[in-house]
Amino acid sequence: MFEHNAICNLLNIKYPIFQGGMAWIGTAELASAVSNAGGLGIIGAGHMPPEILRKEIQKAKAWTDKPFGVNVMLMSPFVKEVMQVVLEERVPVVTTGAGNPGEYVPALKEIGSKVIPVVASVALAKRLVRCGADAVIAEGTESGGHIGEITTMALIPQVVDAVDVPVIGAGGIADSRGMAAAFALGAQAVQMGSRFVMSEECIAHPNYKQMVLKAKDRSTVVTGRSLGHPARVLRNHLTRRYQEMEENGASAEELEQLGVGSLHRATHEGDVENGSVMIGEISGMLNDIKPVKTIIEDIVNGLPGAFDAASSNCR
Ligand code: TUI
Repeated sequence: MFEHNAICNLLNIKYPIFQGGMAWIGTAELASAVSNAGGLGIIGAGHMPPEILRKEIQKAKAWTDKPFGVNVMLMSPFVKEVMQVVLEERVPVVTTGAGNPGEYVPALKEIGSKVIPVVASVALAKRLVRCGADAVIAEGTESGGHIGEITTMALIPQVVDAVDVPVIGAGGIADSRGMAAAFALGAQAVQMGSRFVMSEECIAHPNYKQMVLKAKDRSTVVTGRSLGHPARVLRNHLTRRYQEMEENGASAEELEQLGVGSLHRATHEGDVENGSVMIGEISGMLNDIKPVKTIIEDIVNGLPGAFDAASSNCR
């Protein structure tokens, strides 16, 4: 399987499945488990200080001999130093999020890293491919955390038609059906974040995972739209307070203040009422916590059946 898959061949991986690089919880533990299982594990740099990131990269190198990636969050105050660490450590695959990484592409390509930005629009996909991106991740608004506005269903085919590099589909994918759908839209790989939050290897606090287990289809809300950086999270005390303050005309500074440290509060302290529980709209389907290897194998093994089920409707 996947012998002719462009992403497997480009990155030298067994399965065209990326783990989304999630801030605080996309650690070397998770990334190395995904890479060892045949996918592409990705360390989420988030707001990490550069020397902490270097340690995570070194742990990943110790725990897997397979390719892995780092996701650079472009809104990080440390973005320049983080890019420097990624260059020094010669990370094989660099994905980016929450901005335009154009200025960093030449240096990364020079050392032989594959550069795969997350895009939420056709315009940015085209611009970054002109800058030398090796592939792009088309991420729909179904995703958790920082999001764009276009749905996965509408975004993947439009990006596929606009660029001549492989496209990785992301947002709302958590099982074989989702992977088959992304392939049908022209993607050559998928990226999943939420599904891997619900793995044994993910270090997210047990309260975080328990809250996701209880989530239903309409449990997520989007905060931060008025601030220009929308984020999808589970509805809780924090989001209700946020909405209340927004309705009462709170200033951007007051709203920003509410978000400071909120992700760590949920992922590490387990305060899932006053913290940001970032997760995608697919959370209603995440009803178990499994080892990473089982997650990946279940999806890959179910893929032929998902395609058969879809094509049986055409007969
Ligand atoms: O980056 C993500 N998801 C994230 S990053 C993150 S860390 C964080 N922590 C606290 C508050 C806010 C963020 C949590 N989740 N996904 C990739 C992604 N990138 N989604 C959407 C985009 C995007 C949006 C606009 C990429 C580029 C873009 O273009 C802007 C431009 O300059 O053209």
